[in-house]
Amino acid sequence: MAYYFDEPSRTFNEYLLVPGHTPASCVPTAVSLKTPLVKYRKGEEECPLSLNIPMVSAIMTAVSDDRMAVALATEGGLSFIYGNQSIEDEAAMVARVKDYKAGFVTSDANLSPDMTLADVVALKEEHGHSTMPVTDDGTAHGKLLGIVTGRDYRLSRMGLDEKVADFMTPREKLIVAPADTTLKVANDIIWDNKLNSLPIVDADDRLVALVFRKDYDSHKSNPNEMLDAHKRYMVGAGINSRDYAERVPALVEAGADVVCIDSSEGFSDWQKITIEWVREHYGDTVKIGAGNVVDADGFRFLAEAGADFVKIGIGGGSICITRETKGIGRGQATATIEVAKARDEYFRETGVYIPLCSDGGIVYDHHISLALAMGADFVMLGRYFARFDESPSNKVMVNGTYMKEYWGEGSARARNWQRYDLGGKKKNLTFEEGVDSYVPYAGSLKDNVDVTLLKLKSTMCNCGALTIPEFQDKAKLTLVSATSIVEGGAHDVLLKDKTPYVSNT
Ligand code: RVP
Repeated sequence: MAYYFDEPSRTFNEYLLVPGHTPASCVPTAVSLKTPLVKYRKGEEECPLSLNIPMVSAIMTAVSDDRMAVALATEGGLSFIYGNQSIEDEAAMVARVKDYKAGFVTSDANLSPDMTLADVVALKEEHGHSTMPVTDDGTAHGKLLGIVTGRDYRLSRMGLDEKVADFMTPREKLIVAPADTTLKVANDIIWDNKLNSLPIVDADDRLVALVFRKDYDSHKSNPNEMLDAHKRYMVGAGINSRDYAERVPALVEAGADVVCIDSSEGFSDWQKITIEWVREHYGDTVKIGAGNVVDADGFRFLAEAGADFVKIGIGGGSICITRETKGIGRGQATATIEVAKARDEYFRETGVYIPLCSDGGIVYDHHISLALAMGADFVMLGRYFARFDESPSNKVMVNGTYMKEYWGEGSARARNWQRYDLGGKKKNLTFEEGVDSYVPYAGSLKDNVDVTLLKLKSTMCNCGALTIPEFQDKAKLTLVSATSIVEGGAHDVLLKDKTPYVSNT
């Protein structure tokens, strides 16, 4: 006979936190959001890899590329670069994050000398930058021949067919700096010479990067940055249970700090085999997350297989229709609570603490607080990050409002068959488990993450907690009735402004 769970499966929206005593010392500025990313012997050793904020970006084509990874690592979180691309392309993205020097920008709007003013105008419209290097082959790393800025042309006086070579500021008039220049020195050159940007070139006069005056200032104000031992940004990468024997070595070689098996359902021999392969070839030096699971049995299986962290969640993603198409899944709150209990039991038995990631279904900022209170150590977000400037998808105008495109890995658009793979010869997606959609454009990652974290810290203080482990220990949670959910919003008043003041919708 089938097994029946006693309780219905519930979502975050059905829970609230009940405040605890707040000591005078418990203020948001004193809260630490540091949280473990990989397993360790709690109480005996330090976690070898921690996040400075409990947020990671989803392993999705529409969310996590190298630009997102740099932006999120700057704030203290981590991106998992999407695996739904060739091994070479994914490794190249990882390498770009590791090579990224804050303030040293690889130019994405470049010209060749035979291009025209019309091309300059088009590029400016596409990228929004007014500084465009001119290189012999029109690429970001070609031989530097000059630069075009807004000061080099006047649209009212010049023909659109004028050649770039005829109006650019030529190389001999440019001040440049060599590749080993530090950001501090680059910034001094910029200020001493009243420049807006400084091209960095290698020994063959090939363009390496541009340094802009404004970036140096912003770099100084990121105390949470996720940096490795060599002061490079940290980055994760998605893998699958098919081509891991080729993909993992390429990602490790490129510098990935952690990998994660990306699968809609992780309670399978395929994940065990993948983890075993990594252990056999790399021991404990390569950290590997696994999932997704939604109950104690699934957790135990992956824990015993050797996962460094376990991801929770099936069917709760905003773009996910797995529950509709296959009838499998579980409410994200119930899944998190049960898996956290199983993790704590495993810890009591073995002394090994396996961090949990609640993945999908975070709609409001307070859902992050709930997930952590329920025992997750960090959360994975797709929709949340897809809304920002830094996500790889297009920003489009829909009915007078700016939107960003956001699509599921199981949608016809992504066709990420490995994520839904159940073995066998077939290598395609037979039916969809995700949709293609728009999400409201929300500006820069930093501005939004700042507000989200402020809300989280404030909630933690309401519960008398200065750290995430303390929060998990002290949190008191209550289920809410349907009627009290109505009470939770503004009610029985006539709103003057109908725009909701929640930032995260
Ligand atoms: P959300 O943050 O609610 O947008 O959910 C993101 C999560 O949804 C991902 O991390 C992944 O686990 C899941 N996902 C991604 N694609 C699909 C799909 O097409 N069904 N689901």
